Order: sequence, then structure tokens, then C-alpha cells
Amino acid sequence: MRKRTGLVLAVVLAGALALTALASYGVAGSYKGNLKSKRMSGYLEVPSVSSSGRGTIEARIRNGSTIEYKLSYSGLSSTASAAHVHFAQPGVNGGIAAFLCGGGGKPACPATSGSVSGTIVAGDVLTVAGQGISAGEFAELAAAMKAGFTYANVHTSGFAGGELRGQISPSGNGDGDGDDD
Ligand SMILES: [Cu+2]
Repeated sequence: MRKRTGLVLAVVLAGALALTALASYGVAGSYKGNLKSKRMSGYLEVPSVSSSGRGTIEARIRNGSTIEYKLSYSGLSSTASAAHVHFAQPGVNGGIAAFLCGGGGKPACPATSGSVSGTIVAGDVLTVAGQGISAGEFAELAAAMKAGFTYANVHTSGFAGGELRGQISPSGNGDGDGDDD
């Protein structure tokens, strides 16, 4: 009797482990929520800014509740003061939805070159006045990011409105139309 109970327990445990493995494979294998901007540039600012700075951002939505991101840039003409995720379509300036560095409880921004990583959770989502995102509305921000309607913006002392901008999208090419070219 004792032996049989042990065997049943072992089978149940093995099944549970297999299910867990399948579940984590499903998450890792799908790469859903893989969002990026591969070519941040001053030209994408509105109006355009002439800068030799370049940058990238990669972001990923985890469990529908956390955005993980890594922002990298180099060659800024002056010191970065802050970087944000803004909410707007390509070619339009929109409000700040969340901090990436330089405030809002996020790490300091690298001065003119470097990388910064962090996470955005509901408590980091800011009210975007007049654009339908209220403080804490994580799902609204995540949906806008997945649809290609947010951009990363790096502000510097020389260009307070932003020196580097890149539209965030699944393709990451920057034009926000959702394809790769
Ligand atoms: Cu900004």
C-alpha cells in the first residue's frame, strides 16, 4: 500500500513537472511582446534634430504586468537628462507615458553613451493628458506599444524636447507601419 501511494505521487509529480515545463516553453517560445526601435535618431524628432547620436530600445511585456526594457545610445551632443516612453503615432509629439531613465524612480541616464535597463509596472504609468491613458493603466500602455503607437525619446541639455527618438513596434524599423521596410 505504501509503495503504491509512493508510485502514484511520483506519477502525479512527474505530470505536474511536465505541465510546468510546457507552460514555460510556451511563454519563452512565442516571443510575444517583443518590441523595439532599432534606429533611434534625431531625424525622427518633431521637428527633426541634426545629431550624430544613435540609439536602440528593446522592450518585452511579461505576464501582462511588466514591461522590461533596455535603452542604449551613443554619440549624444550633450548630457542626457531623461528618457521616456511617449504615446503618439510616428511624426507627432505625444505626452509622456512612463520614464525609462532620469526620473520616475528609474536609473540615471548614461551621460552621452551607454545602456540602461529597467522595468515598467502599473505604478510607473503616467497620465497622458487628453490622450486617454490615465495613471496606472498598464494595459492601455501595453496595447499602444504593441500597436506601434509609442516612441522612446531621449532628452538632452542641448535639446530639451529630445535629441533621439524612435518609434517602438514589433518590427522595430521605426516607421510604425508594422512591416520590416
Ligand atoms: Cu520625453
